Amino acid sequence: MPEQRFPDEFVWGAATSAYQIEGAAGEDGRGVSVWDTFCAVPGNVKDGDTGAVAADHYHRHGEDLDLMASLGLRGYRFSIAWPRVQPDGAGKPEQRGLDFYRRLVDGLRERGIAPMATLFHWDLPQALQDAGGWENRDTAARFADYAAIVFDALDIRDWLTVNEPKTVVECGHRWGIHAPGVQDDAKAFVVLHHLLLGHGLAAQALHQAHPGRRIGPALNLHPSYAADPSPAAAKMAWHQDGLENRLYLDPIFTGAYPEDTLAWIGERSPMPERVLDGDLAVISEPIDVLGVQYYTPRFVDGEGNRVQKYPTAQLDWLEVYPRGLYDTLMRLKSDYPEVPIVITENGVPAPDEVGPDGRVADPGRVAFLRDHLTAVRDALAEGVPVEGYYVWSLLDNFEWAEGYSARFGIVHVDYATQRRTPKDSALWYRDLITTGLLP
Ligand code: GBH
Repeated sequence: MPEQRFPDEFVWGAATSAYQIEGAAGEDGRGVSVWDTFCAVPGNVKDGDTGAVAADHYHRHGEDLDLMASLGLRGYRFSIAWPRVQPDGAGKPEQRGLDFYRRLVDGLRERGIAPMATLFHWDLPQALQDAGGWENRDTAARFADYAAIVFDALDIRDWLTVNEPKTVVECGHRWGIHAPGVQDDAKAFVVLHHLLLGHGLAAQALHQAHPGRRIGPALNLHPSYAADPSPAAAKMAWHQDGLENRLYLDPIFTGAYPEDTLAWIGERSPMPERVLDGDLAVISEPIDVLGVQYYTPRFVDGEGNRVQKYPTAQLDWLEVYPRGLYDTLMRLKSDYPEVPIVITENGVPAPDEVGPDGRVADPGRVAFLRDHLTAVRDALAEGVPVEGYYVWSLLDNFEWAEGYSARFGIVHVDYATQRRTPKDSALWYRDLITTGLLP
């Protein structure tokens, strides 16, 4: 592959989410979210960590904006905490919450950094959970109301609806390892349908009120491969592909759930009966951008078990396989209608610490980013319309059930002092942004 520059207009970004960085959990009228509740239960989160303070970004966003500018970022993806805007998930907006995001967006604009906002990165208002959460169809309607409030309040072109609906379904409702801690397949797939319905209703609301803006989902895709050449492994890899990828892509792009996956779901959940006439038309509201989040592949054997083929990073779910990102992008191009694609997350954790010389050496992350960006560049060369790349994450942050033990940032955060130190990967990324050339 000859050396090849990224396009001049390529959006080099970094991503975060509200609960993982903001802290200030009790301030300016913010309501309680399901993650506040989940973290309060001993055993749910490593070391009893919570997002109550996190990286204190709510108070330090001015400093963080300067940090973004110093790295030369062209884009910043953040999420809006629904409980800051509607503390109980419904009704009149809390102006102080909206004002925080207005200040953030103004600060980005002043620095020439394009904002991309996620409407829902898992921090559902607890009051809505008490009424059934995403299992309750009404939550999708509440979500569209909330979306309409922030669409009007914030001058942002690019929006993402739901971050990783699959993680909410699986970690939140099948395995119980994320909020709200439910372990029930019957409920989980009903939740899936309502998350997609909420996505579609929000997309419709944006298109009606603000033509010219763009919206789409942020899907975590896991390319699924047979771990061996047996027909049984090929069959299980296709089944896994249904659960990981087609279950989300097909309804959004084609207006139909994949039949094989829907049949499997129907054996464990009343979900198929909860799909009402007209729902799939809402869910397949045309999207303007597809957020793709890629971390790791799935290799499965003939029993459907996951097989690890490549070395893992600090967290053992993250098997490092850059080729999976290339395959994912090429698959989108061959199997689905063309829409602009943005890599809304990609990154890797390490137990980074500041060295005696004040540096944070994270060579593993530099290699990870280089190899995955090579995959992006190769897909671009094949004509996949990738507009930008947002590294996960700008800052070390609250890594959900792992608490603060896993650091995904390109900028180190010393939680005792809240001091920020750009890691070597951040300086590497800054240089890449300047040249557009992968070293
Ligand atoms: C994304 O989740 C999130 O959007 C982001 O908030 C998060 O910080 C980032 O990635 C890094 O994790 O898979 O059963 O072994 C990625 C989805 C869900 C993958 C939880 C790891 C761990 C449990 N993650 N999962 S399991």
